[in-house]
Amino acid sequence: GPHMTRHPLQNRWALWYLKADRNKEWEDCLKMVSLFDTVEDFWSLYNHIQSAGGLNWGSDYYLFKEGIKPMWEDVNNVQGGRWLVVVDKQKLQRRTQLLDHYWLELLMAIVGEQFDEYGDYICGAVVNVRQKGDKVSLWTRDATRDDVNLRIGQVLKQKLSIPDTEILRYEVHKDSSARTSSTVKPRICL
Ligand code: MGP
Repeated sequence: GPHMTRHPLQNRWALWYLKADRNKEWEDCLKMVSLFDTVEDFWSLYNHIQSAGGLNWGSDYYLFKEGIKPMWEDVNNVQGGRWLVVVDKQKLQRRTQLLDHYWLELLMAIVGEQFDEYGDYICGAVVNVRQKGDKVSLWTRDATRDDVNLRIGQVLKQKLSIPDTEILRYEVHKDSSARTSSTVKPRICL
């Protein structure tokens, strides 16, 4: 019957979880949790797992298209970069609520293909749960396409309801992986 209809997504997505462990290499802390390609399976996964705001410090979630490993070295990411949303805990006490809001809105935007004709440039989304300030980011494939990344950043800002007064940075993965200081000079800002 109609209650059994499943609504296909345009892409199949993999959810990954990183559990911090100082005794292991970074990559060995990363585990794939689940793959899905329907709206219904997205929601059953989302409702079943720990919310981002409830994760332990040092944990990450990654939602990436099937076949793209959520790391700089993957061929799909090696020329790419990320839009970075820093959740400033000094400004907002209700950290978990805001983090969960950003993460869910970002998940819905990517699986729902909300980035107009630029969906193919999207690789995936990341949430880093950190005591020093949580981070949500959107990874794109080609860090040289400022036009594409600016449009993607505009949609991101709108979907997450980030005010224009808050400036987002686009960082090139090659700069992040090669960096020696704690901050990366952004390629573009929005
Ligand atoms: P992080 O988890 O992205 O940010 O990177 P965090 O913990 O807030 O730290 P900060 O340095 O950005 O302030 C932490 C560390 O994890 C990096 O310095 C790398 O050692 C490792 N790491 C993170 N990523 C995304 C990658 C990756 O894609 N590839 C590899 N090889 N290591 C990574």
